[in-house]
Order: sequence, then C-alpha cells, then structure tokens
Amino acid sequence: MKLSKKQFKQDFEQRLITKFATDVTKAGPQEKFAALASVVKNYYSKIWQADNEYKDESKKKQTYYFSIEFLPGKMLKSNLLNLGILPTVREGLEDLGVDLDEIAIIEPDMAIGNGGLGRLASCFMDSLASTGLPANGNGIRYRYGLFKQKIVDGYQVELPDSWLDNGNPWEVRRSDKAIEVRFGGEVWLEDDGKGNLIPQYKNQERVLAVPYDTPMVGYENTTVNNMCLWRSEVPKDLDLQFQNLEYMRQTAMLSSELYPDDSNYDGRLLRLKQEYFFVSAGLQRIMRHYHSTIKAPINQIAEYIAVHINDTHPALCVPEFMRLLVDEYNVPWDRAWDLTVKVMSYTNHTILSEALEKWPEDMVKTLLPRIYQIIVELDRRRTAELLPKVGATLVHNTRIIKDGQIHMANLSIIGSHSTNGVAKLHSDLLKDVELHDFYEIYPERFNNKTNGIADRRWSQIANERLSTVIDETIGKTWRHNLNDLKLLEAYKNDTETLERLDAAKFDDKQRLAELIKERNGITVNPEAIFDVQVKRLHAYKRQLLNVLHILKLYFDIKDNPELDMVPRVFIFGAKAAPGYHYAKSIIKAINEIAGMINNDPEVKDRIKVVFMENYNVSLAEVIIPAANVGEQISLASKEASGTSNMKFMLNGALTMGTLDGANIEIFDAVGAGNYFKFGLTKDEVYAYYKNNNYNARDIYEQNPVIHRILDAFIDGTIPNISMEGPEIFDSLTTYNDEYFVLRDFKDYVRAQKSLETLYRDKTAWTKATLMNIANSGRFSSDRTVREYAEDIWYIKPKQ
Ligand code: 26V
Repeated sequence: MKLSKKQFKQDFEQRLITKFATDVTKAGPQEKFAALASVVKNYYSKIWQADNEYKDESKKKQTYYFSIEFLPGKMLKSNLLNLGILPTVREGLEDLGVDLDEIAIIEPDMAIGNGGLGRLASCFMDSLASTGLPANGNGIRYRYGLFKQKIVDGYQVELPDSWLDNGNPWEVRRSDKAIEVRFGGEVWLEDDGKGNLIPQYKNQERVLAVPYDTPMVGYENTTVNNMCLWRSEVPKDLDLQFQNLEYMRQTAMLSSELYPDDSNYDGRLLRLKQEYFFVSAGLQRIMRHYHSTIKAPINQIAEYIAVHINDTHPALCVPEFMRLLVDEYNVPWDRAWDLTVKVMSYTNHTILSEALEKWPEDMVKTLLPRIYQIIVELDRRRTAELLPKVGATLVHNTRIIKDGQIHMANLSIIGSHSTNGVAKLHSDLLKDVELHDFYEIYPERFNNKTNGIADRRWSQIANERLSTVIDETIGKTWRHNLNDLKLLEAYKNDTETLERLDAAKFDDKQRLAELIKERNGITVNPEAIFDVQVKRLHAYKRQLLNVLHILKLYFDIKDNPELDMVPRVFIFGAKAAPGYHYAKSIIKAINEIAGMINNDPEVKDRIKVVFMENYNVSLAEVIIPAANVGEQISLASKEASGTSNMKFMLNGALTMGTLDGANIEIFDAVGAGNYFKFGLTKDEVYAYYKNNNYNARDIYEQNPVIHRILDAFIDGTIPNISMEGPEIFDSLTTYNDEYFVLRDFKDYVRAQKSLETLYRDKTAWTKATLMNIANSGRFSSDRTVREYAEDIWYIKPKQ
C-alpha cells in the first residue's frame, strides 16, 4: 500500500488520542503498541474486505488448513513488512522519538503451538497469502499458549502463558457466526417413511463455538486470507439439565489450554473433545458459507473447497464431513464418500510410533456416538469391498478400527486422496516401510512435499543487516522470489562481498552476545564460533550427542591446558514436555555442565555453554541470525524434515548434520564443502533394527574417551546431578542407547574437527556461508505451498 510518512505520523498521533487520550510524549509502551496495531489494522481492513468480496464473487476454490496448532509469534512487523510500509513506519516513529523495536517487543508471542508442526502451519499461512492463494486456517484459540519456561537451579519450571491479558489487536470476534458443537448423549436412526434413516438425538451436551478471525496479510499484494480460531462458550439458552458449574467449567476448558506435548500420544478425553470441537465448528462454517455464498449444488462441493488434515489431530474431519453430507444434506452414502475423499488431504509429520494417535473405541462411542457409527460403517464397507481385491492381510493391517482402537492415521489416509510426507527421505520411508501396506493399496495417493519456511520473517524481519548486504550486492528481487538469491553465487570470490557478509554476521553475533549477557549473565566472545542447537528437547534429536562433544573438548583442555582451539560458544534453547522426565534431566545436565565449564578458569573462555530459557519464535529471530553453525543431529530417519535447518541456512550458518529429514536436500543444494555431514544412514539404522545387533555397552567399555565422558555423569565430575546423571548414564549403557548416540559419537567428533579447520580459514568459511544463503531459495514455503496448491488442493493464485 501507499503511505507517506506524514500521513502515518498523523494517523498514529491521532490514534493515541482517540484510544488513550494521550500523546506520544506521555504514552506508555503498551499504549504505543496498541495504537500502532490499531493503525495497522485500519490500513489492511479495506484490503481484507475487498479480498473477501473478490473471493465470494469469483467463487474460486479455497483451501481450509485444519491444524490443532499454529505458532505465528509476533505479528506487528510481519504485517508492516507485508503491507510494504515497514521503513515508512520505522522512520515516522523515529521522527516522533519512538523506536519501533521497543514497541514491537511489547507484543506477546502468539504461541498456540508446540514446535515444528505449528510453526510450519504459520509459515504456510504467510506463504499462502503472499503467493495469492485463497486459503484459510482453522484451529483453536487457546486461552493459554505453550508454557513459559523458567530455569531454576538448572531445572525447567513451567509457568502459564497468559497471552491475552492485554487483548489481541489482530483478532476479530464474530459472534454472529457462532456455531453449535454437540457431544455425548444418545443417537438412534429412524425411518422417515421415505426409506431414509434419520438420526435422532437425546441428552446431547451443547457447546457454542465462537470464531475469532485473524487476517493473514499477503506480501505486497492484495490478498488477505483468514485464520479462524475457535473459542468454546456456554450457549446462551443452555438446557436446564446442563446448568451446573461443572459443565460450565468443562466447556471453558475446551479452548483453555494447548497440550504441551508433541511427542507422546496420551488418550485423554479433553484432547479428543478439542479435536472434534474445532473440526466440527470449522466444517460447519464451511458448509454455511457454501450455502449462503457459493450456492452450488452440494454434490459439486469438491470443486469449491479443499480441506487439509495437518497431522492426525483433525482426522475427525473425515467422519464429520460424512455426517454433514449424509445427515444434514441428504447426500447418499457412496456419493458422500466420493466427495469426502476428493475434498480431504493429509500430511504426516512423524514416524515416531509413540506419537501416533489411536483412540479407544469406547471413548469415541461415548463422546461422539454418531461419529462412531459412521466410522464403524466406513470400516465395514471398506473391508467388504477390499477383501476380494487385496486379500485379508492387507485389509487387516490397514483397518481403521483394530484391537478396540481407532487409528487416526489410517482414518486420514483412507478418507483422503493424498498423503504426503514432509521431506524426500521421510516420504520414502512412509511408502517403503511405515505405511507400506497403504502404499500397496493406494499408490497414487502418496507424495512428497518438502517443507519450507516463510523466508520474509526469517531474513527480512529477523536479519535486516544481512538483507541490506544482499540488496546492495544483487538488488532486491530476492525479496519477492527467494530463488534469486542464487545471483549471490557470482560473488563467491569477491572479497568485498565476503567481508560485508562477515561484518553483518559479526553485528548479529554482538546483538546476541548482549542478550546473553543480559539474560544469562554470561560474557561471550563474538569472535568465537557460535554453535547453536535450538528445538524441542527430545531424545531422538540428540541434544545429548552435542553435550558429549562439549565434554570431550572440555577434557581435552583439562588434559592439555595450552590446547590451541578456536573458541566456541555452544548455545541451546529447548523446552521439554512437562511430563517428559528424561528430557528434563537433559536440561538439568546441560545447565550444570554450563556452570562447571563457564566457571573453570583453566578453560580460559575457549568454551562457553549457554542455555537460553524460554525458546520461542521471537528468541529464534535473534539467535538464528547470529549462528555460525546449526546443529541438526537427529538419528537418521527420526526427524521427518526439520525446518530450523532451513532458517540457519538462509542466515548463512553452516549445517552440522546427519543424513536425516531435509538435511539431505540441504546438503544437495549447497554442494560439497559447504556443510558437515556425519553419522549412520537410515539404512544402517534399519539394519541395526533388523539384526538387533547394536551393543552400546561395548562401545562404552572399549572407547576410553567415551568411557571417561560417561563416567563424568556418575562420579561427581558434573555437579548436582545425582539423580539425573545416573538416569542419563543408564539410558546410554543399561538401556542400550535407543538413539545410537554412542555409535555416532566418533564420526561427530571428526566432523566437528573439520568444522574447526574450516573456520580457521575465514575466507573459505565465509564463502561456504555465501553458498548456503545463495542456495536456500528452494526452502521458501512459497515453493512448498505452490506445490500443495498444484498437486493436492487444485487451487489457483489470484490474477
Ligand atoms: C504430536 C502429538 C502427539 C500426541 C500428543 C500431542 C501431539 C502434538 C503434536 C504432535 C505433532 C508432532 C509432530 C511434529 O511436530 N512433527 C514435526 O513436524 C515438522 C513440520 O513438518 C517437521 O519439520 C519435524 O521434523 C517434525 O518432527
């Protein structure tokens, strides 16, 4: 949009008066933020309305992205950037003596997601709008987001994230569009005299779902999409039998808390209720819109809408859509099924078996009696139809209902026309191993969509310094088309460009060093290698491998106090699920090791270990630009894709990684010499499983370096871990090291050494940095969503 600085200043000052009866000299930071957000909202609301009208009139097919998590972070700068007014607003505020960054920091992170899955959903929301694709998010407006992490005596402590206390300027509550969702009670079918079986209900619990719409503003275009988040409320005309406090409390709880675990399936009733709640509300809203606005016959609905099931949490979309078609719109069963499969598509985000959702049949039957009937009928018909075609074994292995449980992945695959993994390796594993039986039956449904990141947030917003260097080297077209970063390659031997890249990185490192000083009280040297591992704490991600390497370096120094090594700052950021005991023990160990090393005068600042508390999107925006190295060291086959790997690459950090997830594609893109690769391949890992011949204790017994490092966990070398130390030690020895940490250790140390060697050659290092940035275009989520649009959803961009 066009906006003059003068106009902006007027608008802002005026808004401070109308909203708070104050002026810029007297307003507090919260008031300034609220006024600025309100001005920005005013700027995009006309575009939003116009785009809504365009969508309604053109009736083009739209996607609805159902996700139980979104992780957008802060929205102010992203909205400013996408509206094309970030520099104007920054300068205008400066004229008024206000620092934009100081206002932006006031906005709480919108953290209604755990990690990779939720962040991907938000990157997609940005990219869908920015590529002009007509799409909507659908989720839950949790009153409390992901817990805030404090570190107390080295331990993780969880505090509530009450992010709505000062209101949320971006959302629009739409009470007029509230929808009822029903649970429990009894259901039976009655003949209507014309041969139709009509469900009759008794004693159902009613919940009101109120939508809150948040605009997703496209980058310098005219698209504004919508992310709809549902809040649960008690219906105004509540049935007498439910008028009690317990019911009120239960209803409020539905949209109260985000489940803080993303690694362990845990079949709690409230979680199932949340899943049905946002699925039913979302699909009902779609149906209403279809009838009020699209007004096409119901049997054409697949030409107008696509529904995406983001992991299995929204899998109830399949039976709920069937229910709406069959029960509410009188579509015959077979036709309804055909439409459902055409409308639905599904993404798998993990192969960890402990994360795969299964719900006890009894629970589904009690909570959602009609949905249960539909699932049983789907399973029955499919079994009957497929048995003669593919045989009993395949049918049995792929049934929706097995052993008294409803398998949500099976339901999602069977009820949709597309199942995709999130990186090549992961998609291959789904086809060849994990979902192979499904692949045999429905080969045409399987495909890969390698993840991507909203590059605007991770470069233009998070790393203005680097962005400026890039602009001044190759011009600004990369800001619209990330593939143009490739133009940088022409400068890989240009000393001036390399020096400027280096200087930008140094500035970013200084900014992080200041934050570390402020938050952790630790002084770090910005000349040191900033070696970063930031992601959820999980055994398979192997933060422990990183820790063992740090201990190795520490003992090297203790053995040889004059050791010549490039100084390193090891930076960690990670939340552990509150119930994940082992992960919390690792956090405690990292903090104790940090204390031990940072305070040992003999180390002479050659190693610093920093655990930054409360890792979230905003902190990532400061840490990642400052990284020299990104640690992507999961056991091969376990990390479906990873997306921080792409953020590091885009910011000129080199990847230290295993052949896992999207690392492989990153290695291919950046070329030999520009990354550090180590560790088992997925085939080697699977061979160990097959032959059952891994023996971690042997490695411990036979490798004196490993022996000494592991002993440090149990012999008092690392202080204050008398509970955690033995737990970690045992996991690696007695319990045979589930994620092959000891097996990969030696090769990891080798790769780390070659990293150090390259870092000593500043020019060579910076050149590798440039090659990473230059080849990151492929990892823009603009590319990813375009692929979804073309291959899965069949939707077209505006214009
Ligand atoms: C799983 C579960 C399991 C049951 C309890 C609640 C819960 C909540 C979320 C999840 C999803 C975990 C899956 C996930 O986050 N996968 C990550 O997805 C990223 C985006 O595709 C990908 O880059 C990461 O490699 C993958 O771990």
